[in-house]
Amino acid sequence: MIKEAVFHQPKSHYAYAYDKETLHIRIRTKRNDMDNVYVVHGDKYRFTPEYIQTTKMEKFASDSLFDYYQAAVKPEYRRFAYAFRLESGKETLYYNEVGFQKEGAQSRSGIGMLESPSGMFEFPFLNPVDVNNPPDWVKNAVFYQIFPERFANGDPSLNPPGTEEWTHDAEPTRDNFFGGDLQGVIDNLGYLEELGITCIYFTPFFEAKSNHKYDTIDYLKVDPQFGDNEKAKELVREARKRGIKVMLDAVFNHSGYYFPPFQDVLKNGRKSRFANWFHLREEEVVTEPQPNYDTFGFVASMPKLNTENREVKAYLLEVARYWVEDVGVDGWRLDVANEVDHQFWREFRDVVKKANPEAYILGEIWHNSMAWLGGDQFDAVMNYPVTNSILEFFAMKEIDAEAFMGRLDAIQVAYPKQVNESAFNLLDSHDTPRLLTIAEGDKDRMKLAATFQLTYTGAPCIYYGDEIGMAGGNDPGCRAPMIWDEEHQDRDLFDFYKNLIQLRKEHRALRDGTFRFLSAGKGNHYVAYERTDGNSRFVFLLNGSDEEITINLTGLGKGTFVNVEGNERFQVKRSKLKVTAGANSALILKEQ
Ligand code: ARE
Repeated sequence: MIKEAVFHQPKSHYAYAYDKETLHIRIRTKRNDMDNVYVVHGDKYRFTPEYIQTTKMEKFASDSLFDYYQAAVKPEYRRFAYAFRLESGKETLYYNEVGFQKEGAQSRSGIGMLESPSGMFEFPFLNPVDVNNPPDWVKNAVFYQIFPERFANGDPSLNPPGTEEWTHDAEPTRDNFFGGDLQGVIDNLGYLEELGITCIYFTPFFEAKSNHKYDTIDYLKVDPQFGDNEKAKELVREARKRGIKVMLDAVFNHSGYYFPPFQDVLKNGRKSRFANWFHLREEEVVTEPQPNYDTFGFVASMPKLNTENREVKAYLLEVARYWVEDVGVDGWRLDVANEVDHQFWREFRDVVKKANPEAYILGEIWHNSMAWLGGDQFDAVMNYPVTNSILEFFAMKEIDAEAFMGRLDAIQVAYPKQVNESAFNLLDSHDTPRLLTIAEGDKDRMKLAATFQLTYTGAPCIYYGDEIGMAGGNDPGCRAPMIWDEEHQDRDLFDFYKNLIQLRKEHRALRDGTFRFLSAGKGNHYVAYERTDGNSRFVFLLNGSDEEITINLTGLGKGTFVNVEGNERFQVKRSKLKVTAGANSALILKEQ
């Protein structure tokens, strides 16, 4: 047994409450080292041998170095004292807070390890209020991201001066305008409904100067180029009629240059009554050659807000409440979430969940985000580590199947299960090149990436226009006006997205069923995986290589499967399921 590889951390993503009565306990071991792993547990106030239980742990994730085991337990009195029993070859060891112990080992006072709670790991009490409990609708949702200036122009009377013509080959630049607005979104809700979308994520639509609106002037007002607050209410109402929710972008890390308090600070420096709304460094405030106040990045027109200031906090929390309670939006995506203080987000959560306990709080963080996901701040985060893994495997072909599995499994381990189930899985956005462009224009690769995204754990998000084949490089290239001219749309791609979304919506197994890799070999450019929820079971073979492949899958028990795109039958014979997928294509099987 390789003891050095064994790792566990109490009260973390290795030991957390999944719901009001269930704890998930995890442990890491060296890959392929253990024959059996158990968690041995009892109540610390009744820790006597007759009450001690042993629960077998399942291997639920692996990367190139480690295996990860997990068990779900429901402690009767919500208290939990535990150790692990590790079996490797002839060796059996217990592992608790003190370290490794042999079976039957006794302390100097003659007390056996499993006769006293002392030295055990502990989950002291499962208090429901502490459980991270993301809204249930999220794992059933299919998101669609809209950049409001570029989706559709429904009311030309609102066009800003210099609005350019909306053509299929229009060039987005850093500062041009095309006249997209909220009416345009309302007019096209039928399109989104047909595609199967259930929640729109809007990048900001509050009053601001730029075309992207991340430089807010008034957080309580729809930008006049997009409409007004009544139009936003109408949009929320109309969307709801079609079963579509709405999530907005909360840009609370910084304001815009023309935000009135910042204008006052520019004029009056430290003497301004708003001086403490920002992070000023000198008496006078200058924007050039370098801003002498904190900013987003080094962008002078985005002064960082002092979210510790009581007035700032009160203002932003009212903004958070207003849009959820008075306008009826269903969630907030938090811009630059990791640069705002944790205390602010805790209060933000209280306000938002009070306004609507079902509201989704989604942090924009590109890295490991466990520090925000303990239940007191965000429900989930934009899942860029998953994004990058899918892109590197399917779209860019830079990593092999083993590395792909390792990276995805590492994310499953990095967060509590409910966070992964509610994660926001995007493949591109207004901040990245478009999926088709990342796939070098290869629609087969794009489809494999999207197939994986739409059949993986977590809520998928489609960036507007991807579904009809729009391409585009980094910001601003990825922000072209939506192509509405059907002649320039790829309608086959639209149908492909529509069918996959429908499949996901029809089968719970594809939303919150278990996920398991069946094949992810070193050097391979194909993967196979299973999703099941007890009612239905699917097997996927996604082949990103340039040759047809045939493999025998094992570990599926018994069963007969049918190709979802045809009637071909596949049967498990002598514990093997023989499957074939053409070059750069997918085989999707459903159990009969
Ligand atoms: C504009 C130009 C850019 C130019 C930039 C700097 O368009 O071409 O490079 O100015 O002068 C918004 C607009 C952008 C605009 C920007 C500044 O949408 O068009 O850029 O404001 O005016 C990090 C942050 C993350 C952030 C990304 C962009 O952590 O929060 O950078 N994303 C949000 C929004 C953006 C928005 C802002 C923040 C600002 O989604 O759209 O930009 O409100 C690594 C790092 C990440 C990093 C990521 C991307 O993985 O680890 O931390 O994210 O790369 O750079």
